[in-house]
Amino acid sequence: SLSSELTSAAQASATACHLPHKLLINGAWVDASDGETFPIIDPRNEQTILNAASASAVDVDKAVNAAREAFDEGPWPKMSAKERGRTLFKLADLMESHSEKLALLETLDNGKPLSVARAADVPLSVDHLRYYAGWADKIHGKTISVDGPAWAYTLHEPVGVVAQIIPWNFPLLMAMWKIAPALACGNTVILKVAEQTPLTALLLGQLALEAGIPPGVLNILTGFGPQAGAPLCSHRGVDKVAFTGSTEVGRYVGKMAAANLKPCTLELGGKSPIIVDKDVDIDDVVLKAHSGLFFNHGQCCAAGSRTFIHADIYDEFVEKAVAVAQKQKVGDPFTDVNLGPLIDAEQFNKVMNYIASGEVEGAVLRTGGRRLGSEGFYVEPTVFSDVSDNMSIGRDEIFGPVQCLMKFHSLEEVIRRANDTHYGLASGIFSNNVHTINKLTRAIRAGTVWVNCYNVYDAAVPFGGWKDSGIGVEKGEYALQNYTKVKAVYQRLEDPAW
Ligand code: TXE
Repeated sequence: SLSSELTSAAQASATACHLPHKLLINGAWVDASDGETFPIIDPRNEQTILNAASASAVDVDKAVNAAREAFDEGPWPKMSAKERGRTLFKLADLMESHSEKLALLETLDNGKPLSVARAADVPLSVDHLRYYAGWADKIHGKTISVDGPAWAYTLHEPVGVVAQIIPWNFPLLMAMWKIAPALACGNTVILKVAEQTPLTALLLGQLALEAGIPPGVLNILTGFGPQAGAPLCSHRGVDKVAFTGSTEVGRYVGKMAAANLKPCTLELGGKSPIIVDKDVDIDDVVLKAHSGLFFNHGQCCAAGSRTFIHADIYDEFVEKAVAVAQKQKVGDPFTDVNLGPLIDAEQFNKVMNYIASGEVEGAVLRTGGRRLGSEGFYVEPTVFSDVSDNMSIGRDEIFGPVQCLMKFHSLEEVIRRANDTHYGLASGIFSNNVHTINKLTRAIRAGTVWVNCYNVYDAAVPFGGWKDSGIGVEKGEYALQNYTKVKAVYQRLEDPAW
């Protein structure tokens, strides 16, 4: 009912007001050293929710020093792995008991439907943390037999002080993708959250203190990229950099890390293909391709933003895709809707410009394309057909609710076209022919292939971009390598016979 929806929005605002609007450094909430703050904007109405602390290089320096001391002096990297795991499980339990608050904050801050924050963002974040808490006491090296009176073994030790920068599209989940493996391996962290969406991270910081994560182990900075993110990436005291965001900024982050010879993982943009064979259940695949693009309003790095449809079913698919898009409810994310507002004015303008360019470049606008309402960043679900590979909407990452439908005739053709992109993040294949599936699965140059499904994420499965979509993988057992260093130990044996 409307009154319960209004209550949710009011509860979200009240919860936000009670958060510390500060930086978490060395276990304490502190103002920015120069006292600077910046407004956090509600994407529903462009009003200020609150003012957050704006970290600068001085604060970055304090946070790195705190993380350094926490790493060098312990106890975090030195405590028993089981105890570290238990602390992280405790944090997961606390997050779970604060699920509703976390969901309300995420919706207020990001504009995603409350139903989605409740069903996806929060439980996936808790699950992710539990997955890595379980790894804490299962990280071990090898024993190696060697020539001579010696034996050798490897130690998998934490890397040290880790700088992590995240975007605004899944604020809590991206925080967890970053901090969970880093902390489980015994590192200390400085997390710089996106300037648009700091709220859930502030609650997370409170819960981390309550869970008993020692001072300096998890430091959280709110603030902007150039003022806070750049000094963090280029700080000499940082041992490893991890970034999720745009390819443009990723290049720059990679250079800063390289200048200090520090390892760096980058999870960047995409223009992921969804390939629809002629033998599929069209109604079912139309729905899956729809959510593959429109989930989170298209603001997903893995959004299926190029839908290639076999010519035999193209017309029917287009008609049905349009009908599905037209059925979606767009509105206040605290109400019963499928889509809320986009994140901010910049993203809104970017998306509207792409829609205009699609029309100018000759794609057919089948539905949507307009702003909804006069305040907030609401955009109608938009579907273009007849999109060709060289149009801007067919090449660039739009990061918005704009579906691009394209026609193909043969497998060889669609393989070439699907791979004709600088990106290589994800892909989807819909087919009932096992040979087609096997061929496409191997031919597509991307870090993830979803077969007859899309946007499935499990903490145990690696995720990473090929080509300009990034370097390295996150999630699963693979991510442990990002946060551990291998130390080789040779040890002399007194009795050569043994
Ligand atoms: O990303 P930025 P923006 C893509 C998407 C979107 C576009 C722009 O296409 O439209 O990027 O979004 C921090 N040094 N993706 O501008 O700027 C910044 O503060 C260090 C894809 O929001 O890359 C934030 O914390 N850090 C993507 C983070 O980088 C810097 C998710 C991401 O911001 C910095 C988001 C600097 N110089 C956007 N400048 C995905 N892969 O999921 C900014 N930052």
